[in-house]
This record gives sequence, structure tokens and C-alpha cells, in this order.
Amino acid sequence: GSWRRWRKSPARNQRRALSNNIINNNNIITEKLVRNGDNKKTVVCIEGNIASGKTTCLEYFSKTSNIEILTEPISKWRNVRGHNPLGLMYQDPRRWGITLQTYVQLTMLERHLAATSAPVMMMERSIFSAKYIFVENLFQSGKMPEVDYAVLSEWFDWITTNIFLPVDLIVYLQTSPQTCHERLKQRCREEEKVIPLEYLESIHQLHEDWLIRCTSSPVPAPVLVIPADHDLQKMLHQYEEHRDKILTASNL
Ligand code: D5M
Repeated sequence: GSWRRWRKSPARNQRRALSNNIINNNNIITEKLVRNGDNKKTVVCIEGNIASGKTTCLEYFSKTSNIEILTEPISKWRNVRGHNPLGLMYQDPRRWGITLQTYVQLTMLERHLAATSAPVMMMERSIFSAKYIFVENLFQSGKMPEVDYAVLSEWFDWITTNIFLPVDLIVYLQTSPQTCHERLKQRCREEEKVIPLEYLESIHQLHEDWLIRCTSSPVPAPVLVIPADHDLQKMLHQYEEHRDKILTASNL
């Protein structure tokens, strides 16, 4: 694993969000913010390609006391009032991409603002990767109309400028797209049967541009890279090795 530097601009945006929230101290966001501030909670986001092993990582840390785990709200994405926007997006991204992404953005925002009580909150992905990886992928591959991308971007920019969403550490599970493809076939989730290797390759490149090359979107926190092509035993060993570093991320 290695540490990478992070860029300053999102921090500046988030400081602005912090002061905005304090000035408008009549809303629920401010209450949560102040509570978070008092507690000095550490927020760790686990990022990585589809089937990169995020769940295994979260399961490992769920056995630690004082950590609250927030998994991706995928059950909501598969069932919102009887509809399955995730499945629809895979079937016809051009038509349903905006539908899923609007809902992903809302549910991720809910996760970031969750009133957890443990000193460490570990999240599966983030509102940042939803935008910088998945929305970007839909748009860049020509599967999202420019107007949909513009509207989503306006929403995202407003949210991240006006709401303080602190992240202390990003753990990037770095895999090869081929490994993810193998793991995906094994887990056999109905909606994902249509995912080709090329989709995983695009998602991989976007992660690398964002978190390794730092050439695409702002990185909201320091990044710990963990190579994640290994078998379960080796992965658990690596999590053990990095455990203290991850749990004390707010001291970085
Ligand atoms: O991701 C679970 C499933 O959800 C997988 O099919 C990818 C999909 N996913 C996750 N986030 C997004 C966004 N933001 N847009 C579209 N699709 C998404 P897993 O990596 O297995 O946890």
C-alpha cells in the first residue's frame, strides 16, 4: 500500500460548506454537522471497481468494536417503491442513467449524513465516486445525454458546496478488471449478467485517473492503496496490517 497526496480545492469547498451550514443554523444538516464536529468522528470510504472485494473488507472491519459500517444502499437502488432503477440502468443506460444516478446521489448523501454513534464510520463508496466514476463513465461513453449530465453536475456541485461531507481517508482496493470480471461471474447477481469486461475496464481507468494519477476529479482525502487481486487469506492479512493506520485516519 502507498499514500498519495490530496488536492486542496475540495477542502476549500467543504470549508465553505461548513461556514454556510453554521450561518444557516436552523436546519437539520447543521445539527448533524455540529454533532459530528463535537465527536471528531473519523470517516473512511472504501473505493474500488465492481466486485473488487469491498464487502469482504467491510466484513473484516465490522468485527472491530467502535466502527460503524455503512454499506452501499444497493437494496434501495434495486427497489424504490417497487421499481428497480439499477436493473433499468443496465438494460438501457441512455434512458435510465439519470434516474438511477439521481437516486444514488440522494441515498449516498443520506449515508454521509447518517447519525452514527461510533468514533469511526466506514462507508462503502461515496457520493464522490458515484459522480466522478459512474456518472462520468455514463457521460464519457456517450450513454448519458449532455443535459442529464449538466443537471446531475449542478446538483452535485450544490450539494458539495453547501453541505459539509468530511472524509478522512479513502481506501482504494486496486484490482485488475479481469479479476473483477471473474469475481462478478461467481457472485451471479441478476442485474449484473450484462456487464462486459469493457465496462469494468472503463470503471478501472476512471478509478486510476481519479485516485492514482490525480488527473480527473478532486480527491477529497488522502488515499491508501491496497492491492486487491489476491486471495481471501492474503487480503485479510493486508487488512490486519493496515488496520491501525485506517482506524486512526483522522490524525493524518
Ligand atoms: O456495486 C454494486 C452494484 O451497483 C454494481 O452493479 C455496480 C453498481 N453501482 C454502484 N454504484 C453505482 C453508481 N453510482 N452508478 C451505477 N451503478 C452503480 P459493487 O461494486 O458490487 O458494490
